[in-house]
Amino acid sequence: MRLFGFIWTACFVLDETYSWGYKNGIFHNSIWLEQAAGVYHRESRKGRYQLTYVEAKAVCKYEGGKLATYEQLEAARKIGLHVCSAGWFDQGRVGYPIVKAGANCGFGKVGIIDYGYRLNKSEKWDVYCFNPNAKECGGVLTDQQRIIQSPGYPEEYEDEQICYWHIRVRYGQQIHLRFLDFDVEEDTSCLADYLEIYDSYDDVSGFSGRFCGDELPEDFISTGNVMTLKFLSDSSVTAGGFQLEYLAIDSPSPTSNTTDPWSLELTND
Ligand SMILES: *[C@@H]1O[C@H](CO)[C@@H](O)[C@H](O)[C@H]1NC(C)=O
Ligand SMILES: *[C@@H]1O[C@H](CO)[C@@H](O)[C@H](O)[C@H]1NC(C)=O
Ligand SMILES: [Ca+2]
Repeated sequence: MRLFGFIWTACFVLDETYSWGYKNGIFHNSIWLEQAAGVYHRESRKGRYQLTYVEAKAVCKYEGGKLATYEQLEAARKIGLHVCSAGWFDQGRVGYPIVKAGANCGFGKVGIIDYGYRLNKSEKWDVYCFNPNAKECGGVLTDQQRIIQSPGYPEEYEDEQICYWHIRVRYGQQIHLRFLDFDVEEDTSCLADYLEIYDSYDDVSGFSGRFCGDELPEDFISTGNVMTLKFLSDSSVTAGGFQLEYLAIDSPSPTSNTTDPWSLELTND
């Protein structure tokens, strides 16, 4: 079972300024956040609460899924889907799944916080989709160690993918990224398909590299406790994809030796 684990804090907004594809008259620019049991939460890349009911349905359909039903959302909640953002689900209902009671989210309640069936379908919310076959594409990652791979890996990735992985480890830690496999459509300036690393929690600041081709990029260690990876593929030519692993390490203090086991491995070679 693929599960991003218990995500207690999922309230953030991305400042994204450029656009992403139109299809069937609908602007497909949503980003994929958390998922569990085939249910996933998406918000528009314009930010939080930007999707009408029609747009929300189109976002799910675009990826071969549907709006999640109340039961599917509850099943996902039971295995840890906790999202502090209201979204459309089946039949024009709006709500969000809460696992752990908190003052800032869900009015201190646990369960599906249900805003009911909305009469005004032009209201703007996020969306909860259901697609058990959905390929993992991005998310908010808070585990201490984790494998990240291109959608559908080890199969080739598809055209027109955009995935964001926002990694956040404990305060005082850093993120050590190591590439295990890398094959992304080769292009002189990586304008076609690419993987980008940002030494920050968004893709606005902290740009640290853009990669394509089949050469394994070097390890990367973040400055702070957050990092963003962005994968984009254009409308033609795919490749084998990538697999990488990150490991949370305790930041070396000036008085002690390194606590990064991967660095020790390297120096012991
Ligand atoms: C429906 O919601 C939209 C967006 O919030 C708002 O602009 C519009 O005035 C609402 N319509 C009615 C009839 O309340
Ligand atoms: C780190 O440890 C090695 C031996 O384990 C030692 O040679 C080196 O001087 C230490 N470095 C620091 C900065 O303490
Ligand atoms: Ca391509």
